[in-house]
Amino acid sequence: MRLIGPEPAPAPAAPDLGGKSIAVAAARFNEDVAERLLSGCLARLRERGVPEDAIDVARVPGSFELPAAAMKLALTERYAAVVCLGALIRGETPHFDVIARACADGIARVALDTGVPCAFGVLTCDTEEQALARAGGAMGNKGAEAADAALDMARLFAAIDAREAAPGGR
Ligand code: RBF
Repeated sequence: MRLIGPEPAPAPAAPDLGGKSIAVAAARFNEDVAERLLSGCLARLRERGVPEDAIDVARVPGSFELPAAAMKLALTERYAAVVCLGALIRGETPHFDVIARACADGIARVALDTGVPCAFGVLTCDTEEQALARAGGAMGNKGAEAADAALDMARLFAAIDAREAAPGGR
């Protein structure tokens, strides 16, 4: 296959979610940043045509709780993808690294163990200023980018399933 021209941009349209919804697990810790990530994520899901009644939001206390919430949501089989949102800001103790590692590894494990795509919209920043820049500031909104990743993965997984199901498919 030869691709002529640039890589196509991700399709703006929402994928057919096959009757499933999108789950958003959103941590509350570092509230100013966390709420902006959630707003950016929800705005992007709506922009891409996901109906209001197909968006479920589960709030958790902090990023450490995201993997457990994502696992619970994924196991329901109601969701085409789970978006995980959180804001980790480095403090003076090693907690940041411990929580960041548990969070990233845990979310990756949920996706691999359940087969439900989980998008990683968790900021890991040294300062609140850096985090705000990535939550709707100069560096974009990582919550919106996580929404895009979730929809793109949901579409990819649906296409893989459809190909497997196609009669005579190789
Ligand atoms: N949760 C976050 O989402 N972001 C943070 O930056 C963050 N920093 C924390 C720092 C300390 C010292 C502790 C104890 C917790 C922190 N948490 C943070 C909360 C954590 O994710 C979790 O909600 C709590 O530890 C309760 O299980």
